[in-house]
Amino acid sequence: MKPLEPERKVLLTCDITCVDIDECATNNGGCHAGATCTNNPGGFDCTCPTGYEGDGFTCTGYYFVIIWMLIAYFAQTQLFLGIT
Ligand SMILES: [Ca+2]
Repeated sequence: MKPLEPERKVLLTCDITCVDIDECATNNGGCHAGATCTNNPGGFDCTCPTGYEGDGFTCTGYYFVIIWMLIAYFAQTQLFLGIT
């Protein structure tokens, strides 16, 4: 049986009453800290917060990385030109 994927439609057939588990109720569903966990029937979704990218379980703040790359670049340029 394939694992459930976000946005994948599934048809559930049960011999007993099916009760959806709210995965988000425990440990934010295992999503990344700060990510939004959305419960849905048969699964759940993790969404990275604004300014971050990833699959929801791992989120990287690309704004943060870009800013530090720019700072490193200008710091290196100033050292190269002899500007302190
Ligand atoms: Ca669920």
